[in-house]
Amino acid sequence: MTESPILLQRDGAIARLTLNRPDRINALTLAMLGELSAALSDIDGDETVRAVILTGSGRGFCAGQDLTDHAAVDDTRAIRSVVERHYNPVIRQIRALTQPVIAAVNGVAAGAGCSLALACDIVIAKESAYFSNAFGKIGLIPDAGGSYFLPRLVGQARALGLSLLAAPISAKVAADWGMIWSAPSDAEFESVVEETAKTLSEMPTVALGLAKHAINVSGHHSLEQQLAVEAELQAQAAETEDYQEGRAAFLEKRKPRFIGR
Ligand code: T3D
Repeated sequence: MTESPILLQRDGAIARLTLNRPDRINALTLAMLGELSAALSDIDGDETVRAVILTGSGRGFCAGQDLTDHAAVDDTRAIRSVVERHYNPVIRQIRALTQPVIAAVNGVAAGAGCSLALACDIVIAKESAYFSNAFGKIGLIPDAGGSYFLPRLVGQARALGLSLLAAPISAKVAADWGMIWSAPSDAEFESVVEETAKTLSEMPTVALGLAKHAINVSGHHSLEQQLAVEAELQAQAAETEDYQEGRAAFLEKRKPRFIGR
């Protein structure tokens, strides 16, 4: 029996999603995107899941679109529909997921694989990993949100350099540029990912989801619009049991015990 190209494992309140085609550096087929989307739907709103890790199996994170997946590439006129029906929904799902998502970039992230990592809330890349906006090398443009995330993360000059030159950058440079959260050494990578996921999974999950939403919408808002968003979302956060617990713990000078609602 062939192993599923998307693995979903649960460890307590942490869900780990693994892109699982290591012999193809986890290049994405349409079937795989469908499975990833279904797994994200399972996780979304599940109160027992309070942090998500997205990673790759083997030596890479993801090599982007599988360039041999005939379902995707035989008819180039179909690419619009591939992007709209298969890539865009997954990117929207990750951005809207009520739980925080860590991209654990265990090796190269290329093309849509790079965009997929940048769609996540916290990107931790192994020091030896690298990012390649490889689209330009094959005559395509950054998709799966790449042209949206890159200028917001690194500024227009670097976004254009990365996109037009398709030059790979190391995890260390990506961290220095503010494109990702951190680039721990290869030896420490797995424990940093685990610790970060554990920390997130013990935090006030609803507030984290609302904070993520506030920051994601801020990019296309005026200050006035954003102040209104904050007022609305703060009111929602204040209705949670975790807010009561957070305040009580502060006043009682003890560590809070958040329950995620
Ligand atoms: O629908 C649409 O098409 C629109 C959507 C487009 C979105 C995109 O993502 S476009 C960009 C697609 N991705 C790329 O162009 C990257 C292609 N891959 C590479 O440039 C390199 O493989 C890497 C830089 C990622 C890694 O290089 P390296 O030297 O570490 O590994 P390798 O030897 O190139 O790859 C190992 C195997 O994986 C190899 O197969 P083999 O020779 O052992 O049988 C290679 O062909 C395969 N592989 C790697 N990337 C892909 C792939 N097979 C299919 N599709 C791939 N994208």
